Amino acid sequence: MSGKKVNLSLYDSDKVNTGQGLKIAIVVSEWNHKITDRLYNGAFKTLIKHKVKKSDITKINVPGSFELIYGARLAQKQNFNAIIVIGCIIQGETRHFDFISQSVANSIAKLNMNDLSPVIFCVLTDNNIYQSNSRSGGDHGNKGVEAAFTALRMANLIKICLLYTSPSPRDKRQSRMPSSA
Ligand code: DLZ
Repeated sequence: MSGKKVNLSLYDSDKVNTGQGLKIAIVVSEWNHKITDRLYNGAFKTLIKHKVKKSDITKINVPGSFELIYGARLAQKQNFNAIIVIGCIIQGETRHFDFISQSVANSIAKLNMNDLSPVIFCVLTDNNIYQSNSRSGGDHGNKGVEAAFTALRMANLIKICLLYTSPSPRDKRQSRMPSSA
């Protein structure tokens, strides 16, 4: 962690529009589940606080962070307004850490370049479990909260963009954006 102490749970609630009517998928890695459970709870509670209905939040479990890519791809085909991927990758003695972290980050970035639902990156890549604890509800707040805040902003961004680009009655090209966005 850098010298500057960042609290991941602090956000400007004025920038969040209501979550009412939004459908959100949360893909959760079971590897380091004590940490990912806490990140999930942080995200879930924040969505509920901003009026996303419990029944509109879908949790999708996958074995490890590497499988977040496939989970998010499947979710993108289901018309969610936003998708959050949650994982925790901790530096070990092998180079697995680098391979998994880079693959997940690059692949999730690619999923954000099609015109489907935005995929929010809530994957901790830490040197040790102490750092992960501190970012999942400890000294540095909870990255799940930050991810939920980002998901709400991005889902509403699509709404705003569609308002400006909605097709005229003469020009009814089909949009691939989620129907309720
Ligand atoms: C194999 C592996 C290792 C060594 N470390 C982690 C980790 O710290 N965090 C995590 O989410 N997953 C880890 N995995 C599992 C991989 O993500 C993946 O599930 C397996 O390689 C099977 O594809």
